[in-house]
Amino acid sequence: MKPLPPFPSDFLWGAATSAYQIEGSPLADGAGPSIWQRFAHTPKMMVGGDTGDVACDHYRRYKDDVALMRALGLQSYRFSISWSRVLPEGRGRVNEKGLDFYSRLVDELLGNGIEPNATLFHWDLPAALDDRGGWLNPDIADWFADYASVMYRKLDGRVKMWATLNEPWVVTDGGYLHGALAPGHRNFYEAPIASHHLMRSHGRAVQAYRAEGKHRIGLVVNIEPKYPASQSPEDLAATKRAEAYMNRQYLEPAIHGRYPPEMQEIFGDAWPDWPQEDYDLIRQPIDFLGLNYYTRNVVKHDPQAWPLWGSPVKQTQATYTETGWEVFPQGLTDTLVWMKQHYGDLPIYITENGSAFYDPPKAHDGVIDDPLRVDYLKKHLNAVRAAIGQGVDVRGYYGWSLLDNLEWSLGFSKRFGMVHVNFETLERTPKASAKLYSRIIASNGGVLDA
Ligand code: PNW
Repeated sequence: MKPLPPFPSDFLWGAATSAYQIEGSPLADGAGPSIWQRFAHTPKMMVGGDTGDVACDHYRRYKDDVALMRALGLQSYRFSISWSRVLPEGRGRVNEKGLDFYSRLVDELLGNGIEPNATLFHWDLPAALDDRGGWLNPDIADWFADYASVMYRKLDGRVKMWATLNEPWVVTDGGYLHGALAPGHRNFYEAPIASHHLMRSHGRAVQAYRAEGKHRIGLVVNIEPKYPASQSPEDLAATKRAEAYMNRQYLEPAIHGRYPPEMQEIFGDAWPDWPQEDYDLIRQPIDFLGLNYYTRNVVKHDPQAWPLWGSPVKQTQATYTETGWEVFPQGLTDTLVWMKQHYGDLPIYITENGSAFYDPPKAHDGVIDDPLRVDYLKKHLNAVRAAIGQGVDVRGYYGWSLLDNLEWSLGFSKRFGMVHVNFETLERTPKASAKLYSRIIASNGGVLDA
């Protein structure tokens, strides 16, 4: 086997979080409620009745958390901005105190030599906009661009990396099709509309960035490579549909200004026709792509599957994480190569990658050993190197997540953190994976070969 190449000398090492998952104090200082505030407070929506009311209390402990990032040697921190902290009604009046929180966070990061990477939307839509139809209302593209412009004006002098949306697929599939995530709709006819307005909003926010901002902006997508369970024509066709639905539905319009042809087949009469001007709006030149990679899917044809994209086949010889995701590092290499082949030479950042595993209690010496997460981290970083060796322009890696946090409707039951959080005392303890990650960063990946 060819030895893996080293990481480029300017490779960016970071960790990621999102607002509702860590901040707590969701209504503090004049913030408006988000759809996650409502969803979490609706009986039976959240495992264990958990909410983001306190979460990691990052809103109040952000200075300590930045100190922790510095101690770990992080070079960059990817966070998201809560739209309804800044615009309590989603549009119109700006809440200066909410805006100020992000300004103070960014100053704290820069003061500690950590590059901020800000995501404008990581699922916590202002509830006031949901009352007007949320992502189903075409006006949302303007609302989003107006909110984005407030943020650019406030922070672009200091924030040099922006992302519009985090994982539009999950927003639609979880929020509008299956209903496991806020706003909890289960509507086949709404899903393609929500997706389309998400992408129009992305386009409008990028346009607004060119008017207001001077640095770089991109889109963050989650990609799960799809492999056929057999070479039968049925399985191959199901695999193509699965790939179109999850992986090409968002990249194809953003980069090439069209939807995959399979969308019509999947959604039938629920798939609308859109005017050409929408595609022209969605296809804005962007500066990078953010890839969130967790797992793969092996797909077999299944006429009962809904929507019509086949169903996943459980692998017998594999490790699965606590969220039921197969550990499959090769899929990260394959995905990066696939992105280069289909979407060209845009720089790629791995904006999320990580795993939920059971963590043993803290030992007497204060150590929390998380060997499965350590193994996951090493193998996925080597998978990134393999892709770099095949000519993919990968510029950085953000582990998901800096902290154990609110795993959306799964509450605090699933821990993705490299740093353990005790949700009773809110004490933070770096796990073995965090300590390894520090050494990886300090050696620019060199310790992976040791
Ligand atoms: C991402 N899927 O969500 C999110 O960006 C994070 O906020 C989240 O905590 C993390 O991954 C772990 O779940 C995903 O079903 C949710 O393929 C679901 C999927 C992918 C990503």
